[in-house]
Amino acid sequence: MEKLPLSGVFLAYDHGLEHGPTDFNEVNVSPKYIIDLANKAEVDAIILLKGSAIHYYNKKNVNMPLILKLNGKTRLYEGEPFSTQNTSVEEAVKLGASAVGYTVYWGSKYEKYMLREFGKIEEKAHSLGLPVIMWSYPRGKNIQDDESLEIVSYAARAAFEMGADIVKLKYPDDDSKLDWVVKSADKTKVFLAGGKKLDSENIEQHVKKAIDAGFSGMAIGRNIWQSDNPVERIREIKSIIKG
Ligand code: FBP
Repeated sequence: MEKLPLSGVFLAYDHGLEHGPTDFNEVNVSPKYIIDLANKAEVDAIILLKGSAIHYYNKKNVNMPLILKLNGKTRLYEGEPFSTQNTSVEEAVKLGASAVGYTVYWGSKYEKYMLREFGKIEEKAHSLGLPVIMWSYPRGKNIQDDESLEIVSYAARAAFEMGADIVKLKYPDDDSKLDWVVKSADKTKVFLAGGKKLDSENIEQHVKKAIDAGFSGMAIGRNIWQSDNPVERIREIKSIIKG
């Protein structure tokens, strides 16, 4: 099993379930295109769901670690957010994954179920030597502003207290205290999530500020594979992170 680096750029491609093919075009609808792109741009890891991993993640033609996302939901689901586990840590190991990922929607009516599932996954994954990444997303009718500094910092701390090795967070709307987010996460490495397509300057500004504040990397999807020059964008973000 290839070791997962705890910093760098992870390419996310779990949108087919989360949002449906509406995020894709004729080219990036193919997981093969994404794998080739990830290989070419030398991303630090690729994030896939089980289906894409079964059919396309093959150590013979892939040169980066796999993070298998263990839960998900569709855009067709309505109501308080709830993302259930759909595969196991053991399956992740069989598929050659180096780490597992799981989304928790903090503040949702169903938080307690996700918290319990995450706890079991964290213990199993760590017993097998796999790091665990939490998509730590406060969401639901109790959450007024999921991008406020207070809520993003809370999401960071919650991930640390749950034993996550890496936490993936939204960029807070007040970025004057990004270092507080990092301090709140303590030993958990903080990664920035991408979000809807922004222009490259905006994303790079976010990455620069986040890295200066102590973030360890970025787990990004649409802003890369919806771009006209995805390889260059990955390299640019990598150079900010590594630089
Ligand atoms: P993006 O960079 O495209 O935002 O991907 C990051 C990610 O967390 C994906 O892993 C996930 O599918 C998606 O965002 C979830 O988006 P949403 O915020 O709409 O639930």
